[in-house]
Amino acid sequence: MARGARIVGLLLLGLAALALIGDVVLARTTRAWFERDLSTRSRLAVNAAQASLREAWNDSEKLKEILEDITRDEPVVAAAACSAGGVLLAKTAAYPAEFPCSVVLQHAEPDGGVAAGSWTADASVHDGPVRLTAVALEPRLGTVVLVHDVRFLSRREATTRNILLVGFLVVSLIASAATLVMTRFAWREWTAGLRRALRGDAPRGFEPLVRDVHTMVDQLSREREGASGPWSAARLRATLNTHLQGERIVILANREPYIHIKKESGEIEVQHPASGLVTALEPVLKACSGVWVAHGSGSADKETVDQHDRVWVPPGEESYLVRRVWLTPEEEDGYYYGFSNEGLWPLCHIAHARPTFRAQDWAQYQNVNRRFAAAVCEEVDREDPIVLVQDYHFALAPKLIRERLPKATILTFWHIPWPNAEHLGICPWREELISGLLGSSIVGFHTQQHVNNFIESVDAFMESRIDRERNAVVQGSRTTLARAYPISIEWPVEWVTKSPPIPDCRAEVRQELGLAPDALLGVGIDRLDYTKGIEERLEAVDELLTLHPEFRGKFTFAQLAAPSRTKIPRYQELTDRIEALAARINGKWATGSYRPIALLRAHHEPPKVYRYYRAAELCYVSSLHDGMNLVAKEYVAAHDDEQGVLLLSQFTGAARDLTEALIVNPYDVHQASEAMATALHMPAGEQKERMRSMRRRVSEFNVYRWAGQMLRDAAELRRHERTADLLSVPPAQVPPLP
Ligand code: ADQ
Repeated sequence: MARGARIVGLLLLGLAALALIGDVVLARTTRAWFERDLSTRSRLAVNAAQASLREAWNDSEKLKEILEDITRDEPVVAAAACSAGGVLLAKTAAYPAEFPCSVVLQHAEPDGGVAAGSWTADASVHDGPVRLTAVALEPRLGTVVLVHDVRFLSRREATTRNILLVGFLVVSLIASAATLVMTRFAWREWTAGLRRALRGDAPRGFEPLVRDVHTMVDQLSREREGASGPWSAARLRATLNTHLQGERIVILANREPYIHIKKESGEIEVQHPASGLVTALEPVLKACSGVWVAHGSGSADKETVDQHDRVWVPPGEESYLVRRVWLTPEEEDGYYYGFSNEGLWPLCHIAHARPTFRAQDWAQYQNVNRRFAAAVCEEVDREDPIVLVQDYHFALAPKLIRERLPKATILTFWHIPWPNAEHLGICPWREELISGLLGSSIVGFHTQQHVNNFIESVDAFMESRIDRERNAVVQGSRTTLARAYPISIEWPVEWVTKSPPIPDCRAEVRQELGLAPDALLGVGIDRLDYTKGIEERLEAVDELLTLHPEFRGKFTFAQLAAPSRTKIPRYQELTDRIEALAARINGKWATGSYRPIALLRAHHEPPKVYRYYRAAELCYVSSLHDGMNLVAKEYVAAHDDEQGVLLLSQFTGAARDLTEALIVNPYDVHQASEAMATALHMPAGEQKERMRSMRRRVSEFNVYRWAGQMLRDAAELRRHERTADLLSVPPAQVPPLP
């Protein structure tokens, strides 16, 4: 409104100046016309009476009569005759005394006999201005002076000015109204454009503005980040408080962070699963408070919730809520084992395992996604909550949540790889999966390659506009950003700080495995999953012993393998194959109590896992395909002695970060075995150099940074959306900034 008033004010000023100039120009022009007109009429009047005037020139009485005749003509109110020498010969009664002949001739020197001189002057004849015109009578006889009443001229000028004033007022009113309407319309159009630009759909002409805004924001964030030191739980908390002002967060994940289990004794035990996802997300909820919506899978889960299926965690600390959703065995089979783990898991990993797509699994996946989305909507406390959707179990949930909460900020993180479009194309419900994910504000992946694959898939299967520069998908007024956020582990790792010193770990583990104190040890720690390349790993150990006899009887590889998805036949077969393979290799190289493979098939608690990491000379991560792989980072974190060598599959997301590892192709068993030999022979100095560099990377790019950057991006998006919402409010109603 203020902007409109300013424009109208300027417009009125301009119009007033125009009217003023118009008035002056008009007055001058009409006056000049009038003077010319008066001179002509005076000349005509004198010329008409010229003969009589010449005749009576020396007879003042007659001359007076002729002059009085002339004054009968309306505007002429008085007249006088002056001799060439400036002597008054005759005058009418009304002739003003203040204009004697000498003064008249001085002011209006007649021009060449026919011309008339004139000027305007106030006189006492009438109560108003009069105009005197002097007309020469030739040859050099004298001059006749006519006095004209010019009051009508002032009246005419006043009328013109009034008309001009009224015109000015009318034009001003019309122009002001038109300007107000136009500014309002232009403001609406501009704010709509700006709003689209801030949402990532910049109309033509807005790109430079949006670029500038982004550059400024990035610069500010970098400066702020640089000034805040390394990422830690405390910094994550501070970042959340700064960016989200303690807003409640809702996490949706299949796995719950605390599981209540009923022991045989009847006692209830709380388990905290050793999962990358839980490690990554728990600090967020502890910092912000909120709700973690998950599948209640523990045998005592139902006994420990309130009437709303909620329980406060962590036990004793009670800083956030877990909302448990119960699944029937059919739902769990179809949604979790069926579509998620027999369909999506092999679809997204290039491990040459054929995905199985069953219509009934898909129906359960849809049904369970709907149930979890509904639970999320029940847990929010505002119309624009922040919801973090986790993993491939919930591809449909973002869209379902968006339908109920259009203003929500939904951040989805896909923890496994995203296949290329051609590969994704084999899924009968690829469009539904993509469309579900596009309900998110941001979809996060571990690597840029996965982001590119996702964008390529959207391009192949969806109707949308893709902004490749920003990796954004635009559908109508909605934009979804695709971003790479490489996940990591906490730093420092709680279990490392609580672990015994490395020599003690070495001694304990060797004793536990029945090895000689100077035995060389390699370690592999995984869920028993065909994507982890455990068979290829064990074969590489076999090859090492075949090609490098110096390690026979000296080198042992400990494989800690947590049973996983055991209901699925493919996983049962894998377990059988791995056990048989380990037995075959052990049979081949066993001497006395020596066994080259120690297969510890169980879920182990983190203290034990870290003891093994710390005890081992090398760790081999041989995934055939892996989104990130946290084991590689945990091994690096465990080695605060800066010793030990990491062998890392080139097909893990981690291989992009940990370039000082010995990067191998797990399918090339010979290459992997040679890398093992290199690792076991590697001088302490080189180990230190490589390990130090990787430790620096993992400590800096830790899980707090992962969570912090995602949430900061979410907060920025939120600010943009709120600004855009504010801009859509008529300007007069925009509340002042705090
Ligand atoms: P996962 O496939 O489960 O995760 P990973 O990243 O290696 O793979 O994490 C496994 C976690 O489980 C590690 O913390 C490890 O210590 C623990 N673990 C493994 N075996 C264990 C055992 N026998 N006993 C106890 N604990 C064990 C998915 C994706 C990954 C991605 C993560 C996080 O497949 O690519 O890195 O999510 O996003």
